[in-house]
Amino acid sequence: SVHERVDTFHDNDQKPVGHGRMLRKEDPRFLRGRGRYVDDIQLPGMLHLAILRSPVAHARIVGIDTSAAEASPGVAAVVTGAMLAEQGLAWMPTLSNDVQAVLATDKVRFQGQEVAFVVAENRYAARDALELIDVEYDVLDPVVDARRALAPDAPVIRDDLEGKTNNHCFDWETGDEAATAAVFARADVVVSQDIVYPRVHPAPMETCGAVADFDPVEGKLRLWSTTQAPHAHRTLYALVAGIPEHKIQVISPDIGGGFGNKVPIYPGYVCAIVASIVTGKPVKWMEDRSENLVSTGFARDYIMRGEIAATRDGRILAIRTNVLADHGAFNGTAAPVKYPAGFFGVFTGSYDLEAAYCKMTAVYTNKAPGGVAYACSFRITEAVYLVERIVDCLADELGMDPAELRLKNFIRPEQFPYTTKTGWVYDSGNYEPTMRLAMQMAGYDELRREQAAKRARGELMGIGIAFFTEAVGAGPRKDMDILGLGMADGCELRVHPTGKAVVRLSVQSQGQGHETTFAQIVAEEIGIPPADIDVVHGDTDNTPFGLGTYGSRSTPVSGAAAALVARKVRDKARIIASGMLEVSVADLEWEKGAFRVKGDPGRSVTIQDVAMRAHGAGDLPEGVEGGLEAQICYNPSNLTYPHGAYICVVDVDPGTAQVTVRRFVAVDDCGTRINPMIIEGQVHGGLTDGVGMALMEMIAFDEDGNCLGASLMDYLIPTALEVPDWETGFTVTPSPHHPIGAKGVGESATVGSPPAIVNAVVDALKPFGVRHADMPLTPSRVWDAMRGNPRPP
Ligand code: PCD
Repeated sequence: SVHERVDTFHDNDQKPVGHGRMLRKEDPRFLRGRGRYVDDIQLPGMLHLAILRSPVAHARIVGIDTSAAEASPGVAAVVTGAMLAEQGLAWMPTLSNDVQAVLATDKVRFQGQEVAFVVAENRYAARDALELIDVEYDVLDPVVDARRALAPDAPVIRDDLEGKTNNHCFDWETGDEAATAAVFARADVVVSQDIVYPRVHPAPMETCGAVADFDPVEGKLRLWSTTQAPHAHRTLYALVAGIPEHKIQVISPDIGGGFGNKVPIYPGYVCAIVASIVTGKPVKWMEDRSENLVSTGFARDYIMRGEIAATRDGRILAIRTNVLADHGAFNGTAAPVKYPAGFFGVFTGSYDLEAAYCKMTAVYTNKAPGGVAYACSFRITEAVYLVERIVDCLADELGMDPAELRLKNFIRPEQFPYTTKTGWVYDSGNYEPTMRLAMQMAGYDELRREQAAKRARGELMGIGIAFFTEAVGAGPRKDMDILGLGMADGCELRVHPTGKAVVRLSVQSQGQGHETTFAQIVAEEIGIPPADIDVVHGDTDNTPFGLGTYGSRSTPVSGAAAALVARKVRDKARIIASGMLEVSVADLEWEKGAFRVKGDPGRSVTIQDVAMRAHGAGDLPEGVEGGLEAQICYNPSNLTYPHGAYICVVDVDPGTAQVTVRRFVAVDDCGTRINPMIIEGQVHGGLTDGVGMALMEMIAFDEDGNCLGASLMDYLIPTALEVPDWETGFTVTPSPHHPIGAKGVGESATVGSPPAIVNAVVDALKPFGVRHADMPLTPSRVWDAMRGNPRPP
């Protein structure tokens, strides 16, 4: 069993999967500049596409004159929304059952929206010609503030939707309203707080792009694109463009970071496809940094009110929240259909509550569409931020230590599987040891003493705690689908005659190291060294169907599939081995890499021997076909629920209000660990994301709807200078339903770190009576908070 796993390698980690900290197989390629990204694809005769974007947030399109652009040197085609409309291609479905304009026809609805495109001999000719397109706009009032979107006099953004007379997008609720109200009514203490999670952007290092190559003779479309979900995208293209699915190959080569930004289908991909069909040539589209920031999927933008009810001695009874969700101009959220608010329902956190309730209203505004799960399993980041902030507000109200308050209210180990008051079934967890380890690593009591001494001297030091439970690994097909596609994952394993193997995955790595870790999973199960196992992914013609990589689902879903397909191959190998050794199957023992005859260990065959026999001459046991391969489709029975305890120490400069993250301790529990080195890398990256969101990042708009975060000069992302040396630790609570007990971890740190940092800053500002301040905690916001004058975000 996973609990008894023997660590065969010199690694003092607690029971990792064999080959634990092996170096990443993909790195020699990346370190030598030999990665192959979409923009590296060069095809003979390839043309280049550039997109004209709206300069205004809301306007009616009166007319578009493309004649000068068409006459510009090197231009092959200029295409407008009206031209796409003739083919029925001006609108496309989003991943949340809304529609989004590929190119605007009637109106533009956010600054940066796609209005027309030019295809030309090179990127420069295409961009130059954009300047020559003359668009006449009749500018309308924009709706920028979500709080005003439902005002009776607010201009209607989505008048393309039949009968739409307001900017309402959807309502959603979870939990029990009446039961929660009853608990609140009898609670000793109730604390409420307005909390904003501002709009942020995943900003991956590589922007989005595609190379489309439609071959009219074969009738086949090849599309290299920056996608985290090649199979899902292929099906959508087939449905929208009417090209049969087997005539579409989506290839997602090396990807320079995804972070949820590469889950949606963007108009640019569709434009590249149309352009290739129209011109009969391959067409490349690569957006620049500003285009990525202004037009592709943003994240968060939740305006929340949190309320918590407790007894005077610190027993948390209930949590209630009301959320106003800003979805921008088109609902581009990527979430399973039944979950319009993603997995926000886990806002009950890691605590054993009596009741919980959430009511949410989502609205349209004149801002870029999105709501993508930026390093977060569908809105879990917002949920964790809400609960961990409000729990700290309660600790403040009760005058209780925030660590002690959390320890007092954790779901206890014997309560798992634990069903929350909003219906989520946490598979396993053991929270107290994780919390205690973090406190021990941080030297918590000593830190509090240091803080008291500093406070006495007027120095501002803060200690912030966050404890999170995530729900990752979407998902069980009974509950979860994206546009009708179930979220199970396929996996195929072939062992070649010489005992080398290839495993084909339906998920797609964007830097996480799947070529290494999936080889490790298979190696562990079948005894072939990971170096001898090739991992193939990111190519729909060469991998089984599955829904892609996001929401930390690869390990929980495809990782399980890889383990099970390997076991299936091993079962067949066992039968062949029994024939080779002339004993019954029951008389064989499996020891990593070989079958041995029980009681006669000298008689054995290796998996490589079996592979050769499976493909070679000589008899196979009755009824066994040749070859050594298998395929499965794994439908998870539940999500996996990793957890973690984070402690952050900050210093705030009383003169400049600048926050420095001095220390950060992160203890993560993702069940069985496959590659501890990769996990640490994932955690380091996510913690850095957290510093960005907590202290620096925000996509803001002015009152006309101009995006103020359109470049990395204005949208600040953290560098090595803003982050401390991370201190990481771990506990291991395996998932009971995952074949190797592993849970996802890729997003844990992004989810858990913002509340830890904000809690630390608020703690530092306690002498000023501050209970809450909204992210990003830039010096000016901290300054305002110190002056009792928090600015509206
Ligand atoms: N692992 C291990 N162990 C365990 C778990 C895990 O080892 N237990 C590892 C694996 O194998 C891999 C990693 O780690 O490699 C991760 O995993 P996961 O958790 O499963 O996840 P995935 O699915 O793979 O991935 C995804 C994620 C996400 S989701 C995100 S954001 C991010 C992360 O991932 N992104 C990225 N990380 C990263 N990294 C990099 N480099 N890049 C990128 O981009 Mo979303 O929803 O999309 O928003």
